[in-house]
Amino acid sequence: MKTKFDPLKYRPDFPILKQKIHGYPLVYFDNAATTQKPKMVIDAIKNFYERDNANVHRAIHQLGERATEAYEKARKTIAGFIGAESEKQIVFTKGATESINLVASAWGRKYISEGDEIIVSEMEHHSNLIPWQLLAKDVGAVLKILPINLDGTLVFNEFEHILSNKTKLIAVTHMSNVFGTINPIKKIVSMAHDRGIPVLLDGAQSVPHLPIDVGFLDCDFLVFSGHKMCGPTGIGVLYAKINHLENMNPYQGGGEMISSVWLDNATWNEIPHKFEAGTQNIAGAIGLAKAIEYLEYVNMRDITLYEQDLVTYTINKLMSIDGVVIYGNAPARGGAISFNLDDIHPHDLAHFLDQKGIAVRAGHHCAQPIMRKLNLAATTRASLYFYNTVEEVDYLAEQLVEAKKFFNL
Ligand code: C6P
Repeated sequence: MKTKFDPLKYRPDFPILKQKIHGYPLVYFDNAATTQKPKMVIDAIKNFYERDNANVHRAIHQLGERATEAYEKARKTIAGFIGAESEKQIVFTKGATESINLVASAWGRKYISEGDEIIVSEMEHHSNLIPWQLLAKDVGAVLKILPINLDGTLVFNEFEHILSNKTKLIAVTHMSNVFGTINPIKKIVSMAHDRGIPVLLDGAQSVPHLPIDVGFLDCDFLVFSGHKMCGPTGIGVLYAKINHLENMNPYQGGGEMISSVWLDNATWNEIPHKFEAGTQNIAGAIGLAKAIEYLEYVNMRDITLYEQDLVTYTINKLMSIDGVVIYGNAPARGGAISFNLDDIHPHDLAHFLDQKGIAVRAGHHCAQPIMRKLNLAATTRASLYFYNTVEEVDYLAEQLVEAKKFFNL
């Protein structure tokens, strides 16, 4: 290992990691699905409910003021974390999925119409595919697909063939949840902007693992989920450039998203409140801000460097096992490692590993088009975070060797 980062310094912060599963110490390698939560995040949520709980932006009482202050402070923390110019650019949602649906509905229905084209890549999670399929079907637009190579990289040159003067949006993942590929976003954004096309970036797998600066990336929309970055479930973020947010229609109607209401008409609140109809996940926003404080304390740059070290170590270790095939070999990659072992079904392998205390994901990873491309029904996926250790990787490798013996008997 090249970095001096010590995951053992942080492990005690995660109460869940201290337990045994089937008599073995828990080895949690399902971080792309959701990450574990440090005690300070759990405490922040508990403290909110024990001391400050009230609805936000509505009450004139002390609790209401405290809750509102904490909720709006969380928005500022998030804006700072991703380098947004203003907290007005941060819309709270349920997660990356809802954020994409929000853009498809509130922006897409206004700006995309019959005959227009939307580009997505073949490596998208269903969350960055289905909302565009639904929109395209409803308005008569065309979904164009940027293909991928078998090594999990984009066939970048194909952009030339699928871009046209009808392209209205490029929606692409920053980091693949199957291959771990980190896509060349700067290149995509500058090529798109040269033609006046906005770009939506699915940051569900990148924001938790890489330092992100939306000013540098220059993407128009960025979506991510709190639960994949040490925060709670049920809270996520849509970042967008101010002009998009100002011009977009509301997403849902209800309390707080309005300015004035008559029986037959209404006007909208200022951004970002225009997009936050009804009572929001206040505790979730506060928990996510605490998770960000924690990640900043660990240091995002150190997290990235350590994970890159650990992923290289893991890939080398897995490749040394006869019968392991790893899917994805991009030059820039993160910690989601999909693989198969001989012809053991991924579900059987995941079950075997679970019996030894190791949590991995098996299946299509909500990316069925990738499985079709690879001609596979499923893969096993180990996905890393900064609290994982070399010893855990060694243990995984040992247990894969054991699995071979067990299944090939
Ligand atoms: N991927 C995985 O195990 P939500 O469910 O809204 O928090 O995130 C959706 C999502 C969007 N984009 C990418 C690239 C993702 O990886 C995910 C979630 C998890 O791979 C759960 S399916």
